[in-house]
Amino acid sequence: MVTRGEAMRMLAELVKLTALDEGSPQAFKVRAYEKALAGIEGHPGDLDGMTKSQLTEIKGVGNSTADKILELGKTGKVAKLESLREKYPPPFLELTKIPGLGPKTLKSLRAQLGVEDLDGLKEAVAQQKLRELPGLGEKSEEKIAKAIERLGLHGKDRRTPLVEVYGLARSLAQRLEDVDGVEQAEPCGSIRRFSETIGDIDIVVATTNPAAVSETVLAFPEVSEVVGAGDTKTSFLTREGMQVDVRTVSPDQLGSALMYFTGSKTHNIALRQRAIDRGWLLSEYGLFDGDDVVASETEEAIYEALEMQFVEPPLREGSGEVEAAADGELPELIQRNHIRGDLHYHSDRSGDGRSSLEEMIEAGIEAGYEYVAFTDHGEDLAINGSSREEMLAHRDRIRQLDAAYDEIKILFGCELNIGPDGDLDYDAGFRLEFDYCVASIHSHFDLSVEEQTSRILKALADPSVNAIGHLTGRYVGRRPGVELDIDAVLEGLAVTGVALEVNGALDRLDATTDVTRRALAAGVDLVIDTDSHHTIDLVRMGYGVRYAQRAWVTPDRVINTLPLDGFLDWAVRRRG
Ligand code: DGT
Ligand code: CA
Ligand code: CA
Ligand code: ZN
Repeated sequence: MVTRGEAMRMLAELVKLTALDEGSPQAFKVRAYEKALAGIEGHPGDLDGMTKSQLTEIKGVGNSTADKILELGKTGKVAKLESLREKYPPPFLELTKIPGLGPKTLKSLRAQLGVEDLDGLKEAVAQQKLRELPGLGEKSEEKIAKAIERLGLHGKDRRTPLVEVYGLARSLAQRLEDVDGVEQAEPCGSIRRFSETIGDIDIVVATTNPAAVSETVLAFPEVSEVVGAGDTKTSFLTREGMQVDVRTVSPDQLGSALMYFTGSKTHNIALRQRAIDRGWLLSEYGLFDGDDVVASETEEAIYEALEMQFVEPPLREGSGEVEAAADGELPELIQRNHIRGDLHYHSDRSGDGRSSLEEMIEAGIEAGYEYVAFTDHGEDLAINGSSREEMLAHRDRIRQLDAAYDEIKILFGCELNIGPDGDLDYDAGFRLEFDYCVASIHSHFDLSVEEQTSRILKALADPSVNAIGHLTGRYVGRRPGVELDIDAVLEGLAVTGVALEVNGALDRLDATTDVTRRALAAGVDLVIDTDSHHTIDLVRMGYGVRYAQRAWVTPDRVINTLPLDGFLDWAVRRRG
C-alpha cells in the first residue's frame, strides 16, 4: 500500500540525500529522482496496487524508482534510503539550511574539516578554517557566520519553519481521524495559529476510545523515540527531533481542549481571567460554574459565554484581540471566500512552471476565481524567463483562451525581476503591454539597507508595476530576507498606489506579519497571492489568507477581493 504522498516524500528525501552524496544537485541520479517526483506529482490517481510495468508508464519513473516504490509498499522501507539516512543523520542535514553551503561545499567540509553538525561548523568558522576550502573565501566565511546568527539555528530555543511540519501535522491528524471512535483530530498550538515557525506539534483528538488513538500513534512510522504514553497524552520524537504531542479528549470537551491547546499562552491567561471575573473556571476540560458546565463542546460557545466575539486562531497572540473581542470591536477579517482572483500565477511558459495554461485556468475556475493574471517570469530571469517574442506569442494564446473560457477573465501579466539597481525586465514601453505586473527580487540578497531600499523604491515608481511580490525574498528559517528601510518602502507604496503582496507559499510567507500590519497603518493596498507554479499550489491561497489574518487584515484592504470591474479600474488607474 503506497499512497502518492508517501512515494513523493520518499523521492523528495532521495533527491536531497543523493545530491549530498554525489556532491551536486545536478548529478544524473538526482535529476532522475527529480523527474520521477515530478511525474508522480502530475499523476492523477493513487499508486495502490500498481504493478512495476504500470509504474514505469508514469512519466519520469524508471525501473529503479518503480522498484523502490514497490519496496516501500511491501516493507514500509527503502534500503537505499535507509543507508543514505545513516550516512547523513539529522544533525548533519541541518547544515543544508545554511545559504552558501551547497552539496559540494558540505562534502569538502566533512571530508577535510570533519564537520558533522552545527557545533562543528561554528568551531570551524571561529578558527577561520572555512576560507581555506576550495571555492570558499574570507567573504563566504563571514556570510556563513552571519547566516548562522540570523537564522537562529543555534541554541535550544531553535524553531522549525511551518513549511517543514505543516504537511506532517495534517497527515498525522488525518490518519487519526480514521481510528475507531475518533470524531475529529486537529493540529493546534502554533500551527493552528499559523505561526511561521513551530516549537512542537500539538494534536487534539476528540474520541470515545483514547486507547486506540495511543496505540495508533505509537505505531506511526514517524516515531523515532517515544517520550511518553499516558491516558490522555502520547508524545514522541520524529527522526528530525521534532516533538509531537497527541492529546485525547471526550467529544463533548473538544471546544475547551482546542481552545486550551491552541493558545497562545497569553491569550489563554486573558481568557481564564475573564472566567474568574465571572466566578467561573476555564480549563482544557471546559468552562465551569462550580460543578456545572457552562460551555465546553465548541470554542464558539465558550467565547459567547465569556461575552466575546469569536477570535480566529491566527489572532490569538495576546496582541489586543481579547479586549477587542470583549468590546465587540474585532474587525471583519479577510477570509478565503472573499478572494476573487489570483494575481501571481505561473504557467509552464516559466522555466520553473509545471502546469499548462489550460490546466492553470481550469484549476482557477475550480477554485472559484473570477479572474487570474498569468505572471510568467520576464526575460531577466535567464533560465526561467521569456523573450519579447515568446511573451507576445504567449499573449495571443492567453487572449484566445480568455475568449474560450466564459467563466473566468484571464489577464496577460508578468513577474518582472527587480535587478540590483531597481531595473526591470524589457523596456518601459514593452512593460505597459502587460495588463498587470508583479515585480519581485530573486537575487542580490546581500546589498546594504540603503541599496535594497532604493532598489525597491525605483522599481515601484515604474507605472507598469501593480504590486511588489515577496518583498524580502526570505525563505523562512533558510534564507534571511533582505534588509530594508520598511517605513520608506511603505511610504513609497502608499504614494504610488502599488500593492504589497502577502505571498502564501509556506516557505515564503512574505511580507511578514509585522510588515503587513505596518502596511495597513500606512494606508498601503494589499494583494494575497499563491505564486503557483503547479495546480497543486492553489491551496496556498488559504495559507496566505490565514497568514494575513495574523496581521488583522480586512477584506476592504485586499485588492483581489474586488469584483472584476473594480479590480480592472484599480489596475488601469495605476497605469495612468
Ligand atoms: P510552540 O510549540 O513553541 O510553537 O508554541 P505553542 O503555542 O504551540 O506552545 P506549546 O506547544 O508549548 O503549547 C501548546 C498550547 O498549550 C499553547 O499555545 C497554550 C497551551 N499551554 C501550554 N502551556 C500552558 C500554560 O502553562 N498555561 C496555559 N494557559 N496554556 C498553556
Ligand atoms: Ca506547539
Ligand atoms: Ca506542545
Ligand atoms: Zn512568481
